[in-house]
Amino acid sequence: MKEGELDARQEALAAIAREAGERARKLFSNPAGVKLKGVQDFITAADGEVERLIIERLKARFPHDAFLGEEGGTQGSGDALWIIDPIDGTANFAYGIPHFCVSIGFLSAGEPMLGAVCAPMYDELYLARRGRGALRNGRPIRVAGGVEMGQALIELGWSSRLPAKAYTALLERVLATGATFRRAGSGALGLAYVADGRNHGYCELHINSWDVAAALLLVREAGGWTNDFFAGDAIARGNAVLACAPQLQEALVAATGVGQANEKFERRIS
Ligand code: LIP
Repeated sequence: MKEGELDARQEALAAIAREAGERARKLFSNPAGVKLKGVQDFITAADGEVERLIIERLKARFPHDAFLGEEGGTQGSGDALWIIDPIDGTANFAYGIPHFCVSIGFLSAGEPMLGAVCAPMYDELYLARRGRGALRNGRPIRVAGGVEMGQALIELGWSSRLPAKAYTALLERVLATGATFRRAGSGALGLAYVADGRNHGYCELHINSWDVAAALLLVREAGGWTNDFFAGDAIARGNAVLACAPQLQEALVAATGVGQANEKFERRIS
């Protein structure tokens, strides 16, 4: 993609992420249409409304781009792809917990090029462009330096998509490194917090592409390490994710098994 074409998308993305975040904030005060897609897998009316707003705005500017939204699925085809999670942290949103965000990633020929994560209840907007760094509210962010495992905070995402024993085994292995953990219910925010140093790592043994498409770029542009999440057909099927401050990579790859050379995605969804 030409620089000028990416410039136009970067400019549009910031404005659309802000507008979508504001819409989510307004809908948060009265979450309607809360339904279950599966065990502990929620959808609200806000998910659909915010996703439609984002795609409408992007299509108006870039009608030939393709779109993949958590709720609406795939629209269009080609190398220019927007991957959207309108409300990441839907369970939090449904229960009145303000820890949620809007996540919008842009990939060109399968490579993450732009990302926006907007956490409206915290008035925080994260933006990144490949090769140009990562920002939170316009200020450069970096992953945590000088943190070792014995003082590290690692967020471990969970969903009912994998057996509980996979999560408890992961938890046991990470705690054995001396780190502590948390789970806050939004993978995109958990990764964004790795990028700004408030988490020291994030791992989830299966997560969807719309949860991570924007925030993985934040981590890389903030000096962090991530596994090759988009290997294989992760855009369609999801994958395991591990992201961390670089000094923790070796210990966390060994503890989680994510990012090892012989990594087999199928092993984790068994
Ligand atoms: C959420 C993810 C999170 C995962 C949750 C859920 P949603 O996405 O961001 O990492 O642990 O189970 O999948 O459903 O709120 O968009």
